[in-house]
Amino acid sequence: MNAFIRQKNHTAQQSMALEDQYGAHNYHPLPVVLTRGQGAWLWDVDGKRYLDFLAAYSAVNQGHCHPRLVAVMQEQAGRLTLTSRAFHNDLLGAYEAYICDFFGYDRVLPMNTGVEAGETAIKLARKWAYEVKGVTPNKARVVFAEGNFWGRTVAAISSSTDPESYSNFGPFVPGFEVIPYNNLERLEAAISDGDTAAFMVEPIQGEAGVIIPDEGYLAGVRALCSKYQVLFIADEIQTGLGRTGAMLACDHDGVKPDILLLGKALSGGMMPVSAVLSSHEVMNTLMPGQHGSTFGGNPLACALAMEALQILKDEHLSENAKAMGDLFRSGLSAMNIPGLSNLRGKGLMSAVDVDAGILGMNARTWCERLMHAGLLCKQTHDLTVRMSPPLVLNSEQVHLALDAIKTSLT
Ligand code: IF1
Repeated sequence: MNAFIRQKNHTAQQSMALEDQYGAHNYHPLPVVLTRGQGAWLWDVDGKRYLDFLAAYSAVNQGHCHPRLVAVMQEQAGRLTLTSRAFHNDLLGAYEAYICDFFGYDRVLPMNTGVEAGETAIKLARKWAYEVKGVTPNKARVVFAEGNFWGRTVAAISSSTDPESYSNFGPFVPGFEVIPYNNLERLEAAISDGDTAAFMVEPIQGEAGVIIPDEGYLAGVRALCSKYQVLFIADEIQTGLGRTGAMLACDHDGVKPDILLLGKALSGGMMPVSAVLSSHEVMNTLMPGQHGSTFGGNPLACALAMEALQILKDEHLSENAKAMGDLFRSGLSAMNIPGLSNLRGKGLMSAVDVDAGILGMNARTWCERLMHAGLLCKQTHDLTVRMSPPLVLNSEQVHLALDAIKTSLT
C-alpha cells in the first residue's frame, strides 16, 4: 500500500477518494485536482487548464509559482530555513527593517498564519490597554464588526457571528463585543466607556461577501479610535498587498491603523507568513517570553516576504489590480446576466449575488459549471460568488474569464 500511496501520479478519482477516506471532512472542495500553477493559470492532473479566480483566498496575489519566489525559496531552502528565535538569524533584522519601512511602522512582530496575527493583535491590545491606557485589570474589551472573519481559533470564532463557524465550539473567549459593520454611531457607543482596548475590523469584509463600507467609514473609525484612545486594528490579511487596487485598502481612505495585520500574499503563497505592524508604544509592552512562535520570523519566511513585497512594487500589481478589476466588472456588468445582481468590488476583489430561481442554479452549482468552463471560483454563503484572481491577470485573461462565464450559462 505505501508504495501506491506515496506515488505522485494518482488519478483525480484516486486523489479525491483518498481525501474522502482519510481526511477530516472540514471542506467541500470543487471536484478538481490541481497539480501545477503558473501566474493566473492552474492545471489539473488530466492536463486541463483553468484560470484561477480565487488565488488561494488572495494568498497568491503575485501569481502561482512566481519565478522570483521560486528562486528565493530554492536558494534559501538550501542554506537555512529555521533557527527558532532562541538564536538570531541573518535575515530577520533585514526583513523587519524592510517591512517597517515599506508600510511606515516602527516595529513588526512576525507570525505565520493570519489567525495568529489576529491573536497577536488582541494580546498586544490588551497588554497596551492595561499598561499604557490604564484599563482596570482583566476588564479590557475588544470590539469587532458583525460578519467579521479572521480565522478558526477559539478566539477568532468567539467574535464570529456566523453559526457555521462557532456552533458547538463554545465556551467562548470573554471580553469581546460585536457591533454592526459600517456603523459609526454604534462604534462610538461601544468604545467610549474607557475599558475598550481595540476595534478590529476588515476594511472590506471578505468572507461576509465582499462588503464595502460607505465612503468615510474608515476615516470615521480612525477619528473615533483616536478620540477614545482605542487601538484601530486593521485586518488587511485579505484586502492588503495590492488586492483592492492599492497596497493597503486603508490607503484608499488615507488612514493609518494603529495595528496592521498582514498574511496570505505576504509570502506569495509559498508558505504561511503573517505580520503584525505597530508603534513603539504598542510593541514595547511585550517583553521576552510573553509571546512568540517556533516558526515566526524564520529565515525562509523573511527571505520570501521581502521578495513577495518587492514583486508587488516592481510589477505594479496594485495598479494592475485596479485596471483589471475595472475591466472585469464593466465586462461582466455589460453582459446583463439575469439572476446575477449586486456586482461589487474594488481592484481584483469582486463578488456577485446569485438568485438561484432566476439563474436556474445556486452559487455552488454555478461554480461547478464555471469549473467545467475553465474558471475556478468559490461561492460564499450559498448566495454569493467571489472572484479574486492573482493580480498578475492580464486583459486577455479577463476576456477569457468573461467568455467562460458566458459558456457556464449556456
Ligand atoms: C478558511 C473566507 C477568504 C481572512 C481575514 C484573517 C484570516 C482570513 C480577513 C485568517 C482567512 C480564509 C481562510 C479560509 C477561508 C478564507 C476566506 F472565505 F473565509 F473569506 F480568504 F476569502 N483575516 N481567510 O480572510 O487567515 O489563519 O487562514 O491564514 O477556510 O478558513 P489564516
